[in-house]
Amino acid sequence: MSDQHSQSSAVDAVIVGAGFSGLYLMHRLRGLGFSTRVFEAGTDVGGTWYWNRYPGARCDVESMQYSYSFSEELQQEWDWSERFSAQPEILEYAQHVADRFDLRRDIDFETTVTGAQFDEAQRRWNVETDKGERLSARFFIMATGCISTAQIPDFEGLSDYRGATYHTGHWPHEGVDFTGQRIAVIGTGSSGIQAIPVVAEQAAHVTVFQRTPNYSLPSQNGPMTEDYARSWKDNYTALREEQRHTAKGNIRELNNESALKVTEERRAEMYQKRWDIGGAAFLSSFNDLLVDRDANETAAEFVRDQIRSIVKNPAMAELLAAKDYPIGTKRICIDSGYFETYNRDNVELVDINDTPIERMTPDGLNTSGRSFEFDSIVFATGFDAMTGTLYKVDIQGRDGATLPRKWAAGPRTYLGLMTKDFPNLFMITGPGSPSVLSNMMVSIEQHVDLVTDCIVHMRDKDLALMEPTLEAEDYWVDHVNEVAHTTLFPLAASWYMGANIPGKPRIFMPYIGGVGRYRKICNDVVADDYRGFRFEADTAQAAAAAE
Ligand code: N01
Repeated sequence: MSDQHSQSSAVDAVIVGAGFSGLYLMHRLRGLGFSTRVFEAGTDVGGTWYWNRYPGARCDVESMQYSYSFSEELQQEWDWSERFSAQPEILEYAQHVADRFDLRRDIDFETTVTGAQFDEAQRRWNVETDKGERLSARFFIMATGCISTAQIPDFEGLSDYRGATYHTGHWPHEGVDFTGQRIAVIGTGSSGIQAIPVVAEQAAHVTVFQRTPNYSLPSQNGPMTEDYARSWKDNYTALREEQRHTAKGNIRELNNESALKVTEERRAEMYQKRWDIGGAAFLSSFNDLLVDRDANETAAEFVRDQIRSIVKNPAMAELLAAKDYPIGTKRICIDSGYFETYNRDNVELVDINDTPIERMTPDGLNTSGRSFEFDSIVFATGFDAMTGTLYKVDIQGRDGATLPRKWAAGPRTYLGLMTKDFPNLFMITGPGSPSVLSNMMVSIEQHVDLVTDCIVHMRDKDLALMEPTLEAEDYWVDHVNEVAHTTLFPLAASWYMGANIPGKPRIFMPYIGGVGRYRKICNDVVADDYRGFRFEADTAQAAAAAE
């Protein structure tokens, strides 16, 4: 199957994106003798960690767990400096991986894939880039990440504003000096919550515009200790394997008790313990927090009380305390001094439910009843998650099928990996897979290995095309939906549900059944002769073999 030469216009696989998915995928495919071309819009590798350079950007998964497991040498030789790494260090890690495994030579940087059409006769994908290059690939693989299409709301008068504007997901590489400036931050999701404390230290004044308060837990971040790193490195083989079979791809101890079946003292003690440890372990304090509203409320109220004790202004504390949706059903935020920031004299909070933003003005913005002036506005307003980036490429499958048309009522995939009518198109951590509900590194490695297995299977069996059946796809869409509705997640207007994008269908997009369970399902599918997929033989190969 291999089209040998690199930099060729005919390759085995075109991979879009040189983030953690694209890098590992290229490494795997190249190691198996497949020719690949990777196209990356940025000037360097790193994906999400290349683009999201806003002040305070940091991973909310511990670095000993948020790192590749595929190379024992790599995981032994790399040293993290903090428990939760900051963006520059994670980017440096991605760059190190690219260099260490000699990946750069097959990556075209500053190149965007604009379109890909499936050619039925050739049984190949015709791929086009913004540099005018056209190439043909047997496999077309979107390794574009789930949260990569930045979203700036369509505020009236936006183009009138004369100051500087920034989106957290497209931060200038040279950094921004806010010293002495009056800053607006719009949005209080993970990005805003990380950026606000750092911006507030620098700027003269920060006004935060909040639509929905978010639950945020302290990271309790600190320097990596020799002992802690050793405890992982000495046991990496077993610990990585354990990660792969957990619910979220993270090893964190679930306390297997119901929050409603313990005493109030026990509950408070457990929440305090987890709060002090830091990070998302808090959500595993009890086994029913994400499935039972009353149990959830006990955790939510604990967090609200923490906010009330941190934030000195009681009215502000109440505004910051989320009350309208269960804790954990929007992506939990992990912060470093977020609520404490509201005790600063130079930070103001504006509730835009009470006084909505009416329009941008040349000098700032107007809410109902008040006019603000700013030197810069930071949009921490999120992303068109999970589907936005897939839709940006003009992908045409069989008979001109497109993803936006096919998915008009919500994403339709089998296993979050493939979608019918788009043969040999793979999505790494696509909608319908655990993806954003998990430690992405674990899910990326699993999907890359799965895609690689599929491609090797096809080479071994002289198969030209692979595609899910309609029945398999229907089954999976129903299953993803059904599992989501056994939890409290659909109760929140989250980006998981597409709720942050006007007009986007409200469907719970990721698979919430758990990383371990999902892996088992995928393994069973493969063991059962790729149940739910149909293949077409490579007739050219077969004819050549017969001659
Ligand atoms: O984006 P978000 P994010 N008017 O969508 C508000 C990952 N991540 O970039 O909640 C006014 O969460 C919006 O309000 P509302 C992580 O998975 C990880 O912060 O829709 N406000 C919300 O407050 C995360 O979940 C890390 O009512 C508007 C905010 O903007 C995901 O990326 C760090 C508005 C958007 O929050 C996205 O996080 C950063 C409007 N028209 C991100 N539209 C770590 O690993 C939106 N908002 C730590």
